[in-house]
Amino acid sequence: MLSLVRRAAVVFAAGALLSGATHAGAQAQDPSTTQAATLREAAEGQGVFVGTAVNDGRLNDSRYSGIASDEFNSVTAENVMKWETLQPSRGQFNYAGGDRLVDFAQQNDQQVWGHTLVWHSQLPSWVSNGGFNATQLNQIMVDHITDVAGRWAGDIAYWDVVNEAFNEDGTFRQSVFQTTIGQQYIANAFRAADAADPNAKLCINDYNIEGDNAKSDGMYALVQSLLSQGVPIDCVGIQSHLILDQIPGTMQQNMQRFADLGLEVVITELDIRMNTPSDATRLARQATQFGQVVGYCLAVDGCSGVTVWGISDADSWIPDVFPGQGAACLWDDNLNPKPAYDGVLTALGGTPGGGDPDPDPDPDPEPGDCRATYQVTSRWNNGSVVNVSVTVGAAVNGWTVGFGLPAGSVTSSWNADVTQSGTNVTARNLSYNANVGAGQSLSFGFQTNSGTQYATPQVSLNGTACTAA
Ligand code: 9MR
Repeated sequence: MLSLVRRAAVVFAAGALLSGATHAGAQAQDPSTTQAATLREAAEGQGVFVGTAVNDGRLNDSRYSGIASDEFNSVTAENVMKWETLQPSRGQFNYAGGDRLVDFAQQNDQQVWGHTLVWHSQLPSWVSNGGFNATQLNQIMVDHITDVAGRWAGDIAYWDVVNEAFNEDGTFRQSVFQTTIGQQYIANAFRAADAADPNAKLCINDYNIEGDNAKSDGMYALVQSLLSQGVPIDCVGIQSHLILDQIPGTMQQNMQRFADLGLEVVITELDIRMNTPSDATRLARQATQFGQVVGYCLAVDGCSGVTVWGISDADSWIPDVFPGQGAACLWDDNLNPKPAYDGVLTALGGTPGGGDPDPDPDPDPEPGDCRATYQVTSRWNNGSVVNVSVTVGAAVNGWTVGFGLPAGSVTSSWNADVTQSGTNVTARNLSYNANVGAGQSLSFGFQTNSGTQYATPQVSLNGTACTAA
């Protein structure tokens, strides 16, 4: 359905983003990107974007803004592009926070994800309780979209045009827009956004539509109907506010069915919460599950990127809304990367621990050879986190990586199925990372229950010893 992907890509100075191209259509991965040490470098190597929600109030903290700029190539306004901020009273627009984010993104060669034009929440009472009739409210909605999307036309890569339109049972949420204008408000909103900014990609976004369920069925029926009416819609945002150990088993196939309609799918608000305080075991499982979700995006043709909802656990919305839960982000309260960070980086094909500071001018092994890095990225009294990356000389379809683990036992792993027999550890590919092209790398990670220091073990690939990279 190429005709649907009609919008010009928003082009960035460094050409860093493949906005408009999904990873499936991206160029072959440059082997050098397999040494990627940041999320954005790794994501660029895969032809997807990696984003974060940005909290405007935190941008003047240099550690926060440094992570936002170094690690991400897409930024979403966590709050400053919502209606209550932009048009708190009728006809009075406040663009300061949104402008700050757009400036930040332009300085850092990032795309901006606009969030959100029409939503029942964070909606000022002059709209929600104004007592308007259908014609009046529709005009108010169109005027808002026209002003906002028009104001930033050309600066916004994607807009969440309509947010959270559904109830859990797949029926339409009885928002003021739905009850006053009727379901037609959705098509009207997309048409107004298209008129105001023909270059932005236009999305509908919701939560609890990750798996195949009544709500995602409702969304599927809606987007099918919008497409059949010729409504300008480009993408479905799958928020993905997930719970540890409850990643829906049907997530990848559900994303694929939307992509099969010719729409982009995007994971727009990813976090994985757990009961707090967290512990090392659950943080390791969280790393695995973040990696899995990123892997779903990479495996689905038409999934163009993943955005996490906030940088650190201290910035997250979760503890306020779900008391006793949290630890849902990639960085901890002190802005230190968690195992989940390594899980995402590894899933994107990057190399945790800083990449290769002194790149070999000819890093590719000869056909049949392999080069391995074995890196202990963190170590404490009774545990360690290890990432293993192997660059292959000849393409492989399915892999088994082996090594001896000098101390402790593997307690969890990500991006591979890891088993241990005595000191021998065997890591096998998962379905989404079986194929590795010549000169490209596979990587996975695991956690152990020992903090003992040891010499780097010999790593083998499919029974052949690899040289240390
Ligand atoms: O993270 C946002 C938080 O700071 C706000 O207080 C909250 C208000 O509803 O919205 C949060 O972001 C939401 C997003 O805009 C839409 N999807 C759900 C997000 C988490 O509530």
